[in-house]
Amino acid sequence: MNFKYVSLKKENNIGILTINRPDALNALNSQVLDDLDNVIDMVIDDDEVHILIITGEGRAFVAGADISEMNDLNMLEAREFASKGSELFRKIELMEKVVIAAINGYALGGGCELALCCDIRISSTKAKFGQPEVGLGICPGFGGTQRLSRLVGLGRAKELIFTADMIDAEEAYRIGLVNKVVEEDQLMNEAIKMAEKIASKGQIAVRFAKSAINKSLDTDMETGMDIEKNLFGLCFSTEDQKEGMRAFLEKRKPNYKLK
Ligand code: CO8
Repeated sequence: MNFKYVSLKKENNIGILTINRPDALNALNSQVLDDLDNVIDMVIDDDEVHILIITGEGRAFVAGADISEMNDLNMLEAREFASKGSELFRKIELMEKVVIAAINGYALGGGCELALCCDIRISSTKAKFGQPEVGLGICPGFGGTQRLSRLVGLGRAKELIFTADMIDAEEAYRIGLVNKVVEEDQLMNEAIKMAEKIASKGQIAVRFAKSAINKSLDTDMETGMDIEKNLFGLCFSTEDQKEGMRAFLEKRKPNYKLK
């Protein structure tokens, strides 16, 4: 299937989704959000894709929601636009498969929020991060007020959001906004290397772990520990658990089947 602003490449159980609207620095208009939503649904249903990498074409990851589209929105339309992006980003955050953001350039506003809903962020030295919304007279609307503070702490999130400052990749790494910073020409290699490493593990176990970690933010400790215990138990009903442990004992590499 062809989409105007998003492409998907698949190799060795890894999907590479590229946002492709470079003339507007990959700004998220309704069409980009719809294309992204459709491709994410395809990835969710595609048994061949175990890990997804999201990146941007050109010199931006995503430079935010499309300001020219938002310019004339009324209150209700703005809320609807915020819901559209928020629901999509929540879908990405909660999908079973691990999602890695390979941040090639500007990740601003909705672009930073897209990176935040991914599980892991790898950044090029060229990337720049920020939540510039208050400079436009709006507050973040695609989850930035919720996810940024969970990732980097309340104080740093408030500073970034209230000042609308743009920070470079080194600073983003220092405050824990990204997991890793690599040279521009190494970005996709590094993202693929990490995706391959994760893809080589038992995917049911990885997915259970993702689900348990995500739930830890929404529950108290006791409930979270119960969720973990239940998922841990459930692992022992899978062939992958038997294969993983048998392979260790037989001193060979496991051959996981996602069963
Ligand atoms: N929306 C629309 N077009 C954009 C955007 C954007 N967010 N960012 C860049 N573009 C366009 C420019 O208008 C320009 O188009 P054209 O060539 O037709 O004039 C093209 O991309 C290239 O941009 P620049 O010429 O500005 O490139 P520079 O290298 O000079 O600057 C910057 C790069 C610093 C990234 C600059 O483009 C910029 O500041 N962009 C806007 C960044 C921004 O403020 N993003 C936040 C937007 S708000 C948001 O994301 C809220 C999310 C929640 C929404 C909730 C719904 C209501």
